Amino acid sequence: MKRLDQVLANDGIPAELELIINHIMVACKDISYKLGQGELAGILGATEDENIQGETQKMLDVISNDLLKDILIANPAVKGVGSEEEDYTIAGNKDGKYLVTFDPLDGSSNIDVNLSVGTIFSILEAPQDDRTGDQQEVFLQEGRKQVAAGYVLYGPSDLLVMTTGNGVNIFTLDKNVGEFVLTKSGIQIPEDTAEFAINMSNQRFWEPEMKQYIDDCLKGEEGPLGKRYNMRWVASMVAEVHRILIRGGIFMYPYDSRDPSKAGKLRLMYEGNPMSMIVEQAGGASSTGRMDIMDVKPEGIHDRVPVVLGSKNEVAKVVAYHK
Ligand code: P6P
Repeated sequence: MKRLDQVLANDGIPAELELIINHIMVACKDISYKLGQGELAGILGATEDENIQGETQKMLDVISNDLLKDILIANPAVKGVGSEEEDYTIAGNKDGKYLVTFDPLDGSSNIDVNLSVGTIFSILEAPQDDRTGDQQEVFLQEGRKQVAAGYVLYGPSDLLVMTTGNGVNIFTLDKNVGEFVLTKSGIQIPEDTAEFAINMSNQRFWEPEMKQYIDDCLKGEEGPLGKRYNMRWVASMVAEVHRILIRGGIFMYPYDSRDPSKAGKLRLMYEGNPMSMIVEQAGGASSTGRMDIMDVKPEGIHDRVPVVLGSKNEVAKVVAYHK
């Protein structure tokens, strides 16, 4: 089995980009170890602090964020980083060629109940001008500009799923040697599905178009969609996306009126965009319901976006409901 560094070398990606990915993996291997320690390490539970999202930070949110931030800011190829857990973007080397955004520990409400969580990362080329990485404007590029995107799913096994623009590969962490090894390549999401993932408790807050689509799913074979649907909800986007990569499905976190000022719950720069690059590279689709997520022009590093992604023919149906 090929190691990650061998695959990256074969992909012919620039050495600086390869080193950034390897540094992200160094941090993720440490996160994996700490998650595995759980109660033994005394690092479960919440801190007293809230992040800019208004969410209470878990201890492991902060630890994971610091691991990724510290190793990336020290990498001379990194002009700056943006994180779900940081109010502002952070400057690295002003001549760095790349920008990295990340959600250090997505799904962290699952940590204390020992369910799946993940790290999501996105890599952009940095504009070569005299702006520095603590100016968020240098990050505000559409998702189509990403040069790499990936996630690490901390589950029964720890998996790195990643693309550098030539398809999606899955690597499994061999904990005996501390290396990610290639275990699946050329992932293709089934084009059709009968399995949707959405938090149904928000149903009364959705737009009419989303209510109608889910209503029609629940009508089953007799309804306009003509098939019986199954439902999943793990409350961890990384786990949902992974399931969809392997067996198809559609994941939705739509706009809801609980906080009309927010376009949705999920964040564009370090959740929506990286997951959209992965899903599209695997033959799926990813939309706000009205446009491709990777065409959305960011206005801020913590912009939120409605998310409808997965099996392309099912995403097309949801988009049709929004026409
Ligand atoms: P809810 C985790 O907090 C997250 O950002 C995604 O990983 C997940 O899909 C979603 O929020 C879960 O949200 O409202 O069901 O807790």
